[in-house]
Amino acid sequence: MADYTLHCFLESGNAYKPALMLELSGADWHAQWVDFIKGGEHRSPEFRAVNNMAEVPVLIDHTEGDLAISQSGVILTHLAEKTDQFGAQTKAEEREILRWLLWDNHKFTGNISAYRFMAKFMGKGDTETAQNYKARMISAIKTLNAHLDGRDWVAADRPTIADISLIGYCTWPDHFDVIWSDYPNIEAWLQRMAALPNYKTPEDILPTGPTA
Ligand SMILES: N[C@@H](CCC(=O)N[C@@H](CS)C(=O)NCC(=O)O)C(=O)O
Repeated sequence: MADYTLHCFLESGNAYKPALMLELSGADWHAQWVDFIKGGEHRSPEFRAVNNMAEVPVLIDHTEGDLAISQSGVILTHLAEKTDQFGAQTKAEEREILRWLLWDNHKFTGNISAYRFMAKFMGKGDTETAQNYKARMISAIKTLNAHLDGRDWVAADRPTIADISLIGYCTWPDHFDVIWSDYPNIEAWLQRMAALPNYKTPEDILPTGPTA
């Protein structure tokens, strides 16, 4: 048995975050496909028994008695501790990483995923609600682009789980109507991420399942 099982599916940028961390850190892991889009499996009693928030991703750590962890930021923090990679080396770095993880979940991933869902998967990108998400998404993208001016990585002088969290949805700019060359600091950061040893795209490592 692998050390870790990740409940995930290809279209989930939130699942890509821990999947990429598992790959980059060389962990022994297995992807367990969740029939999210057609089957709504995440709302089933069986899935809620694993994660009462009814959200993907969930990591099962078999080295810790099948410990189940949800929330990508918590999973990333756990894996950084377990693998001793991509984590903080000082208290100041710990605070900075947490600051970006929280901001990513709320403002960056939060608005990108909401706009992407409405525009790409529901075909409702022109509605007022979607355009509101889009405006907030663009604002967050500008914030990250400005932060990356003159620096290689988000929270430290090396890649950390903050970078791994923020990249979650970034490989699909066409899904949310963005061209990264309009945000050159993000474009250069994404190229640095893609050059990391063991880097993989979501399509390389996340499962589609039989109905996808
Ligand atoms: N903050 C959570 C977000 C997880 C999340 O929203 N996952 C989506 C799939 S990408 C989900 O399960 N949504 C279920 C729902 O909203 O009902 C994390 O980072 O893990």
